[in-house]
Amino acid sequence: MARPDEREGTEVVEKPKAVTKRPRLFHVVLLNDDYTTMEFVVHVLENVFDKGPAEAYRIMMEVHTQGRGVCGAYTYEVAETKVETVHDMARDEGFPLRAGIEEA
Ligand code: TYC
Repeated sequence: MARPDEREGTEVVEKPKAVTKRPRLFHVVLLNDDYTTMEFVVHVLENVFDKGPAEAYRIMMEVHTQGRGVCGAYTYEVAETKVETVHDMARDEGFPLRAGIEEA
C-alpha cells in the first residue's frame, strides 16, 4: 500500500500560520468650552467612557484647566461612535461640548 502522503486526495494542506495584527488605536479627546456644565461632562465620562466618578472628575478638570483631555483609546469605528454619542447627548441638552479623534 502507498504511504499516506502518496494516496490520491489525501495530501495534508498545512494551515497558514495565524497572524495576529494589533488594531491601530485612536484617542477620543474632549475639548473645553465655557458653557457645558461640569456635572454634564462628568456624566458623559461616566456613561460613554465607563469612568468611575473620581476618574471622570479628574478628566473633566483636566479638560477644564488644560483645554483638552483624553477620554480613552479605541479602534477607529468605536472612537467615531463615541464622538457621535457625545455630540448627540450634548445637542439634546443644549450644550456646545465637542469631542474629537486623534491617533494614539
Ligand atoms: N469649562 C466648563 C465650565 O466651566 C466645564 C467643562 C469641562 C466644559 C470640560 C467642557 O469638556 C469640558 N462650566
